[in-house]
Amino acid sequence: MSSRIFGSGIRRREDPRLITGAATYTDDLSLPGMLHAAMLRSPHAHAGITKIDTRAAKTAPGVIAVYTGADIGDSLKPVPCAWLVPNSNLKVATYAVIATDVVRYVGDIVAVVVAETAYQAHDALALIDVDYQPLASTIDPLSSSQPGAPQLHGDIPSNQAFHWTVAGGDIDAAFKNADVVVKERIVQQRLIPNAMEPRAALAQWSAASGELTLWNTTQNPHIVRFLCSVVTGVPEDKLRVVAPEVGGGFGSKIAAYPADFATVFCAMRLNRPIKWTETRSENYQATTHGRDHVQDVELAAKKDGTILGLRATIWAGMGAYLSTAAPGIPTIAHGLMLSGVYTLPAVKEDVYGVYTNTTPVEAYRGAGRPEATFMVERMLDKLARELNMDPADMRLKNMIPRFEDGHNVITGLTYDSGDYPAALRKVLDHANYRNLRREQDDARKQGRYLGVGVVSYVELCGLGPSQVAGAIGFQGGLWESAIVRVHPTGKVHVFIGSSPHGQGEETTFAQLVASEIGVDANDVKVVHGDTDVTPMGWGTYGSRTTAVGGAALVLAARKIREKAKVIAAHLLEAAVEDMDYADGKFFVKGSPDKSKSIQEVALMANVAWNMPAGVEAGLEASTFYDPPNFTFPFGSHLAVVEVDPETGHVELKRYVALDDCGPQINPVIVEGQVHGGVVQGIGQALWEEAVYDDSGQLVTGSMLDYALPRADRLCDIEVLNTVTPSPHHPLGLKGVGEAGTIASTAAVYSAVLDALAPFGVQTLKMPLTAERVWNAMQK
Ligand code: MCN
Repeated sequence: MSSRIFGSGIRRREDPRLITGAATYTDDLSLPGMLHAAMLRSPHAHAGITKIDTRAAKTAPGVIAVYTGADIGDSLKPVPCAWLVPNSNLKVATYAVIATDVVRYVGDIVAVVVAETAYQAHDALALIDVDYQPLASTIDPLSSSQPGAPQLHGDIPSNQAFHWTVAGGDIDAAFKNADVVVKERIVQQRLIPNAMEPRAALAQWSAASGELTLWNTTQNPHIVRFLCSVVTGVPEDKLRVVAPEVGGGFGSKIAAYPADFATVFCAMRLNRPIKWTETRSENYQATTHGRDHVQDVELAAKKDGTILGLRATIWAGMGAYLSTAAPGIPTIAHGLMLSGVYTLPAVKEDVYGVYTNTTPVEAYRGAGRPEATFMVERMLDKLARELNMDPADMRLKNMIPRFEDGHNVITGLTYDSGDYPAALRKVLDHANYRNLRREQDDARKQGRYLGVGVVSYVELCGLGPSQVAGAIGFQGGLWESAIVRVHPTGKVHVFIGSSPHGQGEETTFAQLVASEIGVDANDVKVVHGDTDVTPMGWGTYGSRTTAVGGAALVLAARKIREKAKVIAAHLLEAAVEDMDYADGKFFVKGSPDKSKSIQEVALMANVAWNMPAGVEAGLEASTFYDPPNFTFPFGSHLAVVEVDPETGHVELKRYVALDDCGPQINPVIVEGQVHGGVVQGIGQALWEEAVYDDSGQLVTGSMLDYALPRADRLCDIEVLNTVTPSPHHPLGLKGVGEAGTIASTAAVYSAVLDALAPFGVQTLKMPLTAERVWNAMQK
């Protein structure tokens, strides 16, 4: 049984507690003497602060304290940015925990109130009297970078946070030799991540011991401990960060946030536990957003459809300050992916990071790769239309052929393994693509507008190795670690540095260990999310937990198996070389009845009455795994839509997603991840947009105004796969957590534009709302 557990779609063990309300989130925690914090946030996008009067708030019922930036003074360092992209002239603006002189987005913290109850703290916010001197604000990244735009940070001209370039091949020759050039300005609109639970922090300080514990909704407790130590000065050995149930993140819980540090500050000042939980509106305003790129892109090609070069300029809105990983997204995660799945001889892209009077951005599911995929795939669609070629044929013509162990692309990356044509062909066959085109022609004759979008993608995930981290300016490591501890009865504890928050690794990682050492998956407990208990890890994002953390775990489990084999050989009085292993049993080759089970070995290892000479007691192993390269999952997606010519309404009729993440530990979990990812990508294409008005007010400030995908607007998602192992992962695994998101925005956009072809519509801004589509058809 146990050897077959890898690849089996067992149910997620996380789910019963999550769906019955039995899980414990940060906000569920209560400590003796605990107080509650609420943040006063700026109502202005850009303003000077001339006076803050907290006297009335301080005397409000239940209020214990009110603190401003002046109270913090220099007792906390500014919030650090942890991705200092090199060769980019990066200018990190000071990101104070509480603003003192100037506020730079609606949501900047101005003061914090601590009270006996959360309600009292919130009520008292209204009593703080702040005099603001409104300043001109600037919202979109392109106009914010123009001369004369209001400047956010006095020492940073043109609001330019960085300028980074990726270049390879002879781009001038590519455009000189081109028969055809297609161009477009694409806007990757700003999106708001919508995790199930908003963010929260609970800080407990002991003045007596100098120890700080922070329970935090984070995707990476070890990074938070590292950054919290930098900001507060509390040494890491006295600092414990715990991520209880996090409630999803999608990238928005990577960052170390000012509100968390403000909560810590209050706890340290008052020497009492303080809890802060944001409201959903506060979450929309102040938890990081995603995307927000303006992309000017042009593609050069021969008239037979062979692509020659891609040139682009990107203006990436950063928001008012640089969030923890923000600079890495439009640069490394986006810029290095511009070759897509194609043989691209030349590339040049300039990326400008721009400060704007908006909420800081961060990674949001896909983080850079959906934007890169959209750009490349959109240009291929344009080219196909220009040359009157079928878009699927255009892709097949330019695709990198199958490779198994490394393929260098022009951006400098080495893709690990891929069979892009096979993935696309499988999707086309499954969807009966040629037939779809015939149906489309027939429908048009009847005044019905069907559209088909086909998109192929590759993404980099499983971030590593750490040497690369240094080279790309990431201020941390990119390895992961795992400890496997087998108890006397053969039950297993696994401790991982990664910190899953919805992805299901408590189940899949138990499957991995069960497969490697032959115990029952139910006998393996996966522990994560507590820096005092788990080994160091660099977090769950970039679909790296299985690719990197999973590899660490497999290697640790294999160490257990090797040691167990030595002990079993000793117990069976056989030579280690004569031993074999299958399904949790160690036996002498050729005599399977002379065996010791992993449980028997575990008991002996733990009691240690009869151990081989020189072998330590215990059955425990740990590994630090630093991968030699990223992993590169890939796939092809196909969308079919119908556009109603009367209303502009887009109906999704079919969606086929093929994602190759190598062998799958748990196909049901993989399918769930793909579903979630696809829906998030479709949300960007059709419905979602964070809208600011000219004065910097977030108009889509609640779920009433921000159009989240709803089940009744979606169609069935047909999930396919191919299996192309990564040559460097011990089990060939690649990530899948973001895969669905990478292609789906482009696929649905492409399908809608295809449906609108008879109307001569060349381009449209996302999201493709009925109003926009209808207006385009009228023109
Ligand atoms: N898996 C598998 N076989 C593979 C690859 C993965 O069975 N070959 C399983 C994994 O073991 C895990 C799941 O699929 O159970 C996703 O794994 P992985 O691809 O390693 O991704 P991560 O765990 O690193 O998750 C991060 C990724 C990201 S970056 C975002 S954003 C995102 C996503 O996961 N946020 C999520 N999926 C999410 N799902 C939920 N429910 N909530 C979020 O916040």
